[in-house]
Amino acid sequence: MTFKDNRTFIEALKKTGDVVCISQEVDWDLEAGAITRRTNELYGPAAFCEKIKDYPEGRILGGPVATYRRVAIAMGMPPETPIKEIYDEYERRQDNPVPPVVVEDGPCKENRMLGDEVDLFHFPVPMVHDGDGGRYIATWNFSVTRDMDSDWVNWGMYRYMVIDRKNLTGNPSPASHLAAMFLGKYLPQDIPLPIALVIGADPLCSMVAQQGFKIGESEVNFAGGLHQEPVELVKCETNDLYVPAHAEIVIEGEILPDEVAYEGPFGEYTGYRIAGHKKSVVFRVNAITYRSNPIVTMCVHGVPSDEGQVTATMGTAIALRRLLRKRGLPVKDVYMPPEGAGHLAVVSVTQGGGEVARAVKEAMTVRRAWYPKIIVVDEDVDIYNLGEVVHAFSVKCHSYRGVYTSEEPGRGGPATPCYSKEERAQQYGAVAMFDATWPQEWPEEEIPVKSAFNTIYPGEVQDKVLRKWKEYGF
Ligand SMILES: Cc1cc2nc3c(=O)[nH]c(=O)nc-3n(C[C@H](O)[C@H](O)[C@H](O)COP(=O)(O)O)c2cc1C
Ligand SMILES: [Mn+2]
Repeated sequence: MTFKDNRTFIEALKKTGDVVCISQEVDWDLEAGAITRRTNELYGPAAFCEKIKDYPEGRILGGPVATYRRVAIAMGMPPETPIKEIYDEYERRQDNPVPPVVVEDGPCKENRMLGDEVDLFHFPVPMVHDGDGGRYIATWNFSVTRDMDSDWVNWGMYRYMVIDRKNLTGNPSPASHLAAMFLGKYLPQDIPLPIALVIGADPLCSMVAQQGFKIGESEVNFAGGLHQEPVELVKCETNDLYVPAHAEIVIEGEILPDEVAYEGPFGEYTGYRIAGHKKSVVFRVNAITYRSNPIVTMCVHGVPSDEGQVTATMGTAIALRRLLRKRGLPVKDVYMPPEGAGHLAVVSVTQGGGEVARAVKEAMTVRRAWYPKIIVVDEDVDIYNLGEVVHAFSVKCHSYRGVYTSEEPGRGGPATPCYSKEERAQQYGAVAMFDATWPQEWPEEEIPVKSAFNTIYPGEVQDKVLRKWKEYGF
């Protein structure tokens, strides 16, 4: 069973100890962010702040899916499900998208603010990190926009900061689908882009909104696939967009073609804040609808973990696995550990050697290189076990012959901390591949023998030890 909203999701998290409900007053100014940051770093439960300073109404849910346990629960799976099984199930469901249904009414319409009544400060907007450019109402959120010339509707997760009661500014990257719609079509024609910003939709809807699909593909169908039933959508008050009926807050407005604002800085998904704010878009708010005592969902990006690192790496790794297999490469599996903050991919192959490892690197650099570090390992390594990956990397990757690097102009991440300011501005990119597989040309008898329980003991000894394990006293 999956969840239509965050309220039922929180109830499920309570049952397994995956949320802490904080009844003491918490300050929207840094305290809620700091609590969430700390529990994220401890891989601890979500932080549900039920009473916010200065706000008789409104709550904050910090870190809704910042652990794989909570991703599993959101998917309707047991919390201890191994990551590989979550990946596989996620992929299976995405292969079976389900279109949404339109409903007449929904909880997100319980309260309305129109025109002059609009006040973004009515909600407990958190100051997420010290040093951020302002208060961010939208972190774990998504916006709904429609292409000017087609039926394509895009859901995308882009952060938004409050400028004043009626205006927001955000940070859709030039490569985002929102930018494709706005910069590509609305701006050149000087037409405002209608937009609905959804805060506190159910966890699976939010997860698909931060995953990279192709232009023209609608995230809502993939969300239906993850739910294995249609997402219920309801029409906005002031435009023709449709939003999840069970969302907590829906902010309707327009991205203006003739105004700019300064956005950021913000503590980024890489675990670092990059200095300075930059010119960005203005989102003028025309209406807000919301549930009574609404819950603002908050992602506190930073040093792993956060929900972006957990769920974005999952979507990307699944897509990569598919791409590599399609190329006919002997790829067993791909894992992107959240600890790599999207910059590290681990690939296991059924047949190693420099040639295969280089072909893997090649195939992974044809698209935008969001995985500047690649470790290729033999299939005996459990890639979901970071200890095993570090071991193979450390002892099997030749520090000179096993390292392949290349510069990849135009493919870099604008927030990658190791790039200089100039390199980030130019989207400079570089890739390093670490081949931790045995060279193909080594004769079998020269390959070092792995000293592990399941490789060096005869089967009958292993069986005996496993059988008597508890008896021994372990
Ligand atoms: C919490 C969070 C905040 C994000 N903020 C931004 C952002 O401000 N700008 C951006 O371009 N991408 C941001 N992303 C990444 C996008 O959600 C991701 O690239 C997604 O694919 C965008 O949707 P699109 O492919 O439809 O453009 C964020 C991701 C997360 C998890
Ligand atoms: Mn998209």
